[in-house]
Amino acid sequence: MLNYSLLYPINNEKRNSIRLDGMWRFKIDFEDGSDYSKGLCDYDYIPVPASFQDFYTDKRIREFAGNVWYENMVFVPSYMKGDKVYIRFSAATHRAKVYLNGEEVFENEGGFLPFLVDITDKARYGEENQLVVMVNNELTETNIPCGRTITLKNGAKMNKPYFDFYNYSGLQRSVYLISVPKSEIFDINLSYKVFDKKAEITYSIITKGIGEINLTLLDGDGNIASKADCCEGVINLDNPHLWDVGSPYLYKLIVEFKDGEALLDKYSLDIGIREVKIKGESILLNNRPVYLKGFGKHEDSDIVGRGFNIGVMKRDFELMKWIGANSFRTSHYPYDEEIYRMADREGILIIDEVPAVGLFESLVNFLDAGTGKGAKSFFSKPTTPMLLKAHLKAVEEMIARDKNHPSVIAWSLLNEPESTDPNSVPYFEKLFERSHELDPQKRPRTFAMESNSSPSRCLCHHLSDFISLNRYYGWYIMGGYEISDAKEKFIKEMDEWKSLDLNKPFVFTEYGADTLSSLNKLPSVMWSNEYQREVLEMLHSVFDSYSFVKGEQIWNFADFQTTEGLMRVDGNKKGVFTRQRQPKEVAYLLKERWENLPRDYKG
Ligand code: CKX
Repeated sequence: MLNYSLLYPINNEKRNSIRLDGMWRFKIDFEDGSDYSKGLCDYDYIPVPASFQDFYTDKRIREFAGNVWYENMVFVPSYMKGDKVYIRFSAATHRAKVYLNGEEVFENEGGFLPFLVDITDKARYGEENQLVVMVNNELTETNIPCGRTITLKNGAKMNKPYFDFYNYSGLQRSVYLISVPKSEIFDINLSYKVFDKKAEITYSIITKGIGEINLTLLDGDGNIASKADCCEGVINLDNPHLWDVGSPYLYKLIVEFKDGEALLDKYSLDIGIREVKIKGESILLNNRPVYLKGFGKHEDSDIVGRGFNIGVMKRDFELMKWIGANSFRTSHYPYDEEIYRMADREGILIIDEVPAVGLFESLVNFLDAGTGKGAKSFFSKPTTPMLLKAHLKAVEEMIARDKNHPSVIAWSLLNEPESTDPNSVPYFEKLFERSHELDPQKRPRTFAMESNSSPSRCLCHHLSDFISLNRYYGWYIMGGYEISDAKEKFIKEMDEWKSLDLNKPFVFTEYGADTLSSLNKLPSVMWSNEYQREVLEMLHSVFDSYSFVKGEQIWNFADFQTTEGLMRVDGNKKGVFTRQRQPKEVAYLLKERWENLPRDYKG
């Protein structure tokens, strides 16, 4: 159980939230082991939120593995006195130690989810407080995402990710100073059942302190749709306006925590009434089948790296709507909270992925995994129990943070793990059970499977509510002129899945081909725009011939940065859009296809 609330920070008559974003003091610890907890010296200034890597011209900074230090002066207003006061970090990648006025106040492991530092008794009210944060970006096998850190002969440390995206790090999301009442609305759990012309909202409000709960549900025009005065119960709504894909109707739930007439706390939340279920081979949204069309994405853009960029977010949603997409997976980590709020408003569906990538030891993971080589008993290592602990923590935090977003329709608990190792089974079982326990809506769970996780070798697919396949026929497997054999091999695999008769939907959570937007060639060669088109046409024709395929999320929405290497020309180029968010030629093919596929394609 988390000892702080992950409700999104808001301002109202009882709550304050002040964003601390801006230019922070910044220092890289090249000495490895320096202590700047009492204040930085010889510092630079750097923007927060942002990854620190791409601002500088010095390669030692971009490739730096170790501790980086941030400092900011935070004025804690006197009006916060008497409340609980926290510094809320929306993410610090991959671990952090926080110091207030020279004293260590918190330590966190995990780089993609928020944590709150309680400074109630430590803050100097009505004064500036010195906030220092040490962020460490070293990859290990005991935390997710997995990798290792080596030391070069010249003494410099270097990260070796077991995954294919750049190890951007730092304070990549907003930092807030927040205050909430001591008698607090701590959590809100909601689940929905949708019937013909009726909906049932089951709620439970978790509070700290003694008082009564009043709930008011407002419709989109601000009219009262329902009221309740209990901390748990069921609201029945006649003729509800449902939240749906492309039709994102939001109600506002206002929760008041009261002691008689006195208001102790208040929280309001935009909610969407919708029900997600898997039934046989169908994904049902409000009892109607939905076929997923969209992308695996990354938080990745020029200059700020993985730093949250509100402009890039807006552009990405515009492009997703333009191309006719209805969904994306937050590969390979939970994204900034603003992105889920935007998806709620746009009616886009999200498969929310925990940062569990690289659970397959390989430094050229895309080659070893893509071609079926490389498995080495990942889950049989002495470090596995520690890894599981970190993984379960991330699952708990992700579900606590994201469970009330109507856009979130499923949890992806791992990406491309070594699910052929017998020791993966108990590991996966714990993740699947825990996520079900934590989610009031019992959303479908899945994990994205690479080629080693074949119908005959994967030991864990029975745990998934729907099967997610990452497949690269025509790229890692038989690319170029061999594409016709790739197609046959793909069909053979699909026939094997079919013969298992799993009675579950399948979603392609990755497929695609690297493409240089500048390269046209007739006849095609791999990396050309023409070849990207050929691969997609081949793969789509196979998807279309299996009734249980209920979704396609191409890899990737946009070109993105990776570690440098023989296989990557300044990053992964499988984007449908360039890193600057302009369409490659294949975008028009997808637009044509997705605009014409009905919502309930194949039922
Ligand atoms: N899937 C065979 C995970 C992604 C990579 C993608 C790729 C791989 C393929 C694994 O993070 O970027 O290599 O393009």
